[in-house]
Amino acid sequence: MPMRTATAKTTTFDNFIDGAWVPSASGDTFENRNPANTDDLVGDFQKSTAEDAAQAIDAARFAYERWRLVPAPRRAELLFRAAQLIADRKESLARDMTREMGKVLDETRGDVQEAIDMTFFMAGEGRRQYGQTVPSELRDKFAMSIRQPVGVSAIITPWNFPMAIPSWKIVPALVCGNTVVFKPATQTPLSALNFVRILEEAGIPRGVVNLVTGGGGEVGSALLVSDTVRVVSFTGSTDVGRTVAERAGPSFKKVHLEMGGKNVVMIMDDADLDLAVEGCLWGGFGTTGQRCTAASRVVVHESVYKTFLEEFVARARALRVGDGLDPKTEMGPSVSEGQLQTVIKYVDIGLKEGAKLACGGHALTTGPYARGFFHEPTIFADVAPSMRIAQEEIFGPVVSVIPCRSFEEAVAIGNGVQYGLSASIYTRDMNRAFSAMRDMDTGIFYVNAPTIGAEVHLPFGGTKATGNGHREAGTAALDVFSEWKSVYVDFSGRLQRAQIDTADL
Ligand code: UN1
Repeated sequence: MPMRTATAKTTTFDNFIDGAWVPSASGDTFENRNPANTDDLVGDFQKSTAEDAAQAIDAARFAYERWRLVPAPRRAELLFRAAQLIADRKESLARDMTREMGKVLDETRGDVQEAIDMTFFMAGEGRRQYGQTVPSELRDKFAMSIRQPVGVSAIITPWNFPMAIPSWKIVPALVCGNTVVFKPATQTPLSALNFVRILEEAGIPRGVVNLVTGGGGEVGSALLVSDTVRVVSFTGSTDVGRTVAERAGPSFKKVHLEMGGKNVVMIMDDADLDLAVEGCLWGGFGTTGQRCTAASRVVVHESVYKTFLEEFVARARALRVGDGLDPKTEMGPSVSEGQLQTVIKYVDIGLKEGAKLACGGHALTTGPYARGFFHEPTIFADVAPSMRIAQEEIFGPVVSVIPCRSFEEAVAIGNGVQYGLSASIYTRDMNRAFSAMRDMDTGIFYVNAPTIGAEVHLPFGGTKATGNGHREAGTAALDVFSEWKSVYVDFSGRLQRAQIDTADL
């Protein structure tokens, strides 16, 4: 059992190592509180140490020797079962998630659905994982490439998609035959634990998936420097991602990084403005702006700028902010005090930079908001592309609206940031849509839709400071969690020298 009742009021949750639910060697725990109401203690979780991480790595190393030899379609059967269990429990998983990280129920249901989709999709890869067979240049010789698992995989995940993102990493790792040590964000350990509990119930053998909760400094570092860990898949900020790459580099791990974004919606003079407003509300304030894919910049053609801004501001003002568990709520709290302080800091920066505060701009601290980390939906208008609020990832409900004079200028502004995750254009002109599709330096692009809404069966990731050349989701995820092996079988019975001998005609 993953939980123990410590007192009448609190529940303590354990790590999962080598098939057993165990406390940390530290004897310490940390609290997980509801960001909409900090009086609500979700539970106490293990504040793990490098020693706990080492035990989990050992368990994963041992389990790998068996798991890698289980035929992939058999591995996949367990994953299909897990997908169905997640689907059966969707509602309670979503409620746990809203309670621990704040986003509204509709969105946590979507998060769980994304985990269901990914798990079904990747389980299907158990019967594919296609390689290549190609003709050899020599007679009586067979040539092919096959995927091989890599080994122990460290999975380090953020709090904004507490079940979807772990599934994007853990399920492809497993279907390829790797074993896993999973360190979730400290803000969302319950959703991580719920996911692992389902994998356990689905029959994943002992040691194949291990969960170690705790901080990046202790647990994360131990995973990064271990020689046994062969893959690291990390989603989080660009700053932390850089540290991950540096620390994992000396042991030549495969490192997959999914980092920051400063995504842009470009609204042209021929756009359907009502549609664009809907898209910007959803893209900018969905998940309280706490998505890597959030539409935090909106570049608008000057001829429709005023009309768009008025409508966008009116609709943002009307958004109902509150507890995500209340079905009437449209935007929940920030995940933590620290995140709320970041939002407040950036509002101040925007004001000092001379951007025009069009709505919002304040933390909500009274009445129903008194015990949570709430902030008004905030729009800055007349923002210059070079301002910090238009350059830096805020990860909160703050959108910068930037005027432009032409399509070309919109593309230049859109590309003028260090990140390259997602971009979108609203236009009825097919030529512009295709030009932007080609010219935006991002990993994801949308036409007449906001910057959020990726589906699991296409690659997810970005260019420049967003990523390091890998992708998750889609079959691209298999490339992170497998190594190619090229295999040559010579059945000629004699030495044949490639590049030197020539096959007779
Ligand atoms: C993230 O923001 O980290 O496209 C992931 C989307 C979601 C996934 C977002 N399907 O916004």
